Amino acid sequence: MRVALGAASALALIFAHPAAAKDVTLKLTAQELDLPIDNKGTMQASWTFGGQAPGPLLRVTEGDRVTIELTNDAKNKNSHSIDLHAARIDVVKDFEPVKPGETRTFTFIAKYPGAFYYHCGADPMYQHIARGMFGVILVDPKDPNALPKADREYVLVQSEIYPNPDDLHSIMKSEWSNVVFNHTAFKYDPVHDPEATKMLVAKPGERVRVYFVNAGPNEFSSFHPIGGIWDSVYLSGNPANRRSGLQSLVVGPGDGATFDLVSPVPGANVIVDHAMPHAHTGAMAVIMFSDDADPAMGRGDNILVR
Ligand SMILES: [Cu+2]
Repeated sequence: MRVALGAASALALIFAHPAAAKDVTLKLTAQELDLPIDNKGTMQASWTFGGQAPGPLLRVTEGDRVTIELTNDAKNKNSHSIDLHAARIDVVKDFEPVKPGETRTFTFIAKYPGAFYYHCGADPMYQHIARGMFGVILVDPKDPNALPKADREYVLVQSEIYPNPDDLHSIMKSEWSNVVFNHTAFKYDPVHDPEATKMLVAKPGERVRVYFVNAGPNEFSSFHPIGGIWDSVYLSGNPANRRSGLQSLVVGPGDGATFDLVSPVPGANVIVDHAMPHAHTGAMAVIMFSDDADPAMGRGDNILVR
């Protein structure tokens, strides 16, 4: 009898806590290296998290206790830091710049679910962002049914490319040459750039969830799917902030949102920043709906398509 009661209590505990909070340690390394900024392979001296822009996709669950360990590679010339919009901490202590060769850790509780921006906050912050130091941290809701199940997920980070990021005034005056998704002009748009080799894909009827962050550093985005309508939009990616049937949502620099798209028909949509100078310098991404869509895309390691 005592055993039976014990089992029942254990079951009750499991169902009361479908996603028990975890301790998660996320390790990042700041690296300074050259990265391509277009499909031709034009290189630019960049500052990055993990040698990539956007940096690694970080993913935790609401309620997790998250420890960030940031190492600044000893080969770097500049101090770097990390500022996560998912965290509530002491900005002076925890977001402090880390010198080359040093490591800093801090811990926070991921209290709010959402699609959050992270970026370097070392001075001048706008230069570090313009050079590529940005990424996304997803905080999944602890209730697995808080959002409808997505069939595919994609991450798009908007940012501006500056021809000479050493010229700080050019960044402050927003003298960018391109506005892009995932640090490359027309990265997923073979329609506007024949040298593009990638697209986002899904099947008609599938729920495609796009986690969008605007890294800026300066420009607002009017985020729209040409040929589609956002079925649901969650401001900041929080399930409590649902909107439905939106054509566009303005996402300012430093903000993010989660967008669900469902196409009833095969064919293409083009996800854009509807501001024309932004779209036509690189902020366009084709999503192709077809019944033979590659099942590996929008899943696993292909959520942030490199
Ligand atoms: Cu930095």
